[in-house]
Parts: sequence; structure tokens; C-alpha cells
Amino acid sequence: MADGADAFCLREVLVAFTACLGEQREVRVDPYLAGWKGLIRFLNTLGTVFSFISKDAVTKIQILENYRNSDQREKYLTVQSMVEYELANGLVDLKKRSEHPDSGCRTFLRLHRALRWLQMFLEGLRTGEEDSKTSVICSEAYNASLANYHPWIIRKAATVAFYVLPTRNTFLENMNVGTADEAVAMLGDALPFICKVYDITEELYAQHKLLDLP
Ligand code: 1Q0
Repeated sequence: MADGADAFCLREVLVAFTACLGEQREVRVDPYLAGWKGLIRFLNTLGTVFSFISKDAVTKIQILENYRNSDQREKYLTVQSMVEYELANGLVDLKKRSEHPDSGCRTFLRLHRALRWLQMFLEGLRTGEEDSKTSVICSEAYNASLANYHPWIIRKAATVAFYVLPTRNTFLENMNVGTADEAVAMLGDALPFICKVYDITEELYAQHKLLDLP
């Protein structure tokens, strides 16, 4: 369970995603990872049924943090510099996972796809009716995004896990930012930033034909 300094706070997560955007449309890696780490803290409070999801996300965050702590840390400051560096030095497996199975580019792409889910999920929560089912909002967002990249067994496990999610208002009240209405207002302020981060990354990956990295 999260408590004390470890407790989830929606504000912190949203601030982190807002801080990703640089003046030159660059996407900064550190706040991006900080945003995901905050979300995973929250995910861990929802029950062990979500462990398989948080484990995978933590592994991916760790891979990217290792690059940020390596001698090449400057190359991984932004998504743009990472793509440029890894492509220029042949550090990305483009066709089949082989020599560089954990490149920054393919690892980041997995989180980027999950960001699309997050964007749709938060938008669904924001605009949903008071008593709407979080599980339905979550599966709809998942089916329209991440599910397209997952094999049947993972889609099945994810769908089963979604059933335990509490109702929309309980969910929003657990965000530690006040009432459900206040949480909705905060989501409204932050979502445009999340969308922007997503769009810039999508455009960059499309330009370099990296959207299908194995
Ligand atoms: C609130 C409910 C959260 C539900 C999370 C939905 C996402 C489901 C994703 C299922 C992932 C299953 C684990 C394994 C997947 C990998 O095969 C896959 C591909 O990687 P690879 O190396 O095999 O090519 N990995 C991924 O697709 C990455 C998945 C990352 C998912 C990160 C989800 C983190 C969720 C955080 C909870 C957010 C709570 C929202 C709070 C809202 C506040 C109003």
C-alpha cells in the first residue's frame, strides 16, 4: 500500500507530464519517467491483480533510467536526442529483436503506446457520468489503443483485471486532490499537455519509421 511520502497524488503526475514539454517541442525523458512512476504507485494500490502490468512498466522505466544514468546520459535527455543518437549509431533493431533487444527507442515506444491508453482513459473519466463504471471506461480506452499490440492472453488478463476497478467517483476521490469535481478540473487542465507529448512523439516516430519497432 502507498502511504506517506509514497502516496499517489494526481497533481504530481500531471505536473510531471506537463514538465515533459520543452520550448522547442522536445520531449524530456526524466519527467516522462517520473509521470509513469507516479502512475505505477497508484496502480500498486489497486491490488495484486495489476502486478503483471506494473512489473512490465517498471522494467521498461528501469531500462530507460539506466540509459539516463550511463555515460551516454546526455544522449537520452530528450526523446529527440535519443532517436537521433540510437539511429546514427545503429543501436536499434529495426526488423527483429536481436542485437539491441532493449534499445531506448523500442522501450520508449511501449510507454508511448500506453500513453495513448492513458490519454483516452483520463478523457473517459473526465467526461463520464458520476456513476459510470471505471472498468468500462478503462476497457474501451484499452481496446482502442494498447490492445492492438497485445496477444490474446494479455488482452484477456488485462480485461479480467479491469473488473476490480472501483466506480468513477470513488476512483477520482482516491486521486488525493480533493473532490471528484476538483479532480475532473485538474484532468481538464493537464490533458492537453499529455496529448501534446503524445502527438510530438508519434510524429517523431512516424518520421523515422519507428512506429512498428519489434
Ligand atoms: C487503472 C487501471 C490500469 C490499467 C492499465 C492498462 C494497461 C494494460 C496494459 C497491459 C500490459 C500487460 C503487461 C505486458 C505487456 C507487454 O507485453 C507489452 C509489450 O512489451 P514487450 O517488451 O513485450 O514488447 N508492454 C506494454 O504494452 C507496456 C504497458 C505499460 C502499461 C503501463 C500502465 C501503467 C498504468 C498505470 C495506472 C494508471 C492509473 C490511472 C490514474 C488515473 C488518474 C485519474
